[in-house]
Amino acid sequence: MKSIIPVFALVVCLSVGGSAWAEGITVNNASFETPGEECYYQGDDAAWFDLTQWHAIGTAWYVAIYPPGWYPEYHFYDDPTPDGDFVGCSSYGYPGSLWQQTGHAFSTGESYTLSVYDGCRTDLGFPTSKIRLYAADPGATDLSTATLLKEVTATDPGAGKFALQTLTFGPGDANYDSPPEGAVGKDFIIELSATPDPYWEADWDAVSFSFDLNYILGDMDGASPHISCCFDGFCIVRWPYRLVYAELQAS
Ligand SMILES: [Ca+2]
Repeated sequence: MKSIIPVFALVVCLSVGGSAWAEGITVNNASFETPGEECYYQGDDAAWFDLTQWHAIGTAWYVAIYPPGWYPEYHFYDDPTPDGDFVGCSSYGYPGSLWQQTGHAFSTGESYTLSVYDGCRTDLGFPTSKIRLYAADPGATDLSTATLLKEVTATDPGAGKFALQTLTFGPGDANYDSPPEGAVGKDFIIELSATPDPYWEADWDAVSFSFDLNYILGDMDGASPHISCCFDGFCIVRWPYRLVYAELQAS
């Protein structure tokens, strides 16, 4: 049944956009605080994944997790570590990346935001560092078979600083408006990548991934519903203390 959108409710929905209902997508070990000690990729991806919940691509010893603030004598950063003590990194002239597959599938009814703090040490230059979003069948263990949906190149935070880098993926993006064959419905993969020049390094921390619905809610009288789950434009909504079934109107 088609719902009717009261004018004032429509204004409320448009004014807040979809962000009022942003939902987080789980990123395992998003802050690199596991395993809680300095560790270096040893060239065995399975062992590294067991240890960190991130896959690694790169050269042994040059993809790592470490706590910059534990070495004040080196003064790696003026800024504090964005979250906790540890950061992930790819360093010293060797291309490398960290990636993981989420349990959330690509839907053209949703828009996505992936963000990470990129850090540039005082003693090393900032490399070409990219944030990438892919789709692949669940259980992917090889990034080369995944479909690249979008990438952004991080801006240099400046020596000793961390800066938030953000990738958005939604209407207006080429691979969103015309998805590659088979990409819709497959689970997202996120990748943090660096192509360091000699002695340059990218550090990463506090990864965040979320989605918004590409719809505005009708028939809600301006209330603040919580969307529990959606299917093809219909949602189960808590409003405010009971579950209702609501049709969503395209924004
Ligand atoms: Ca951290």
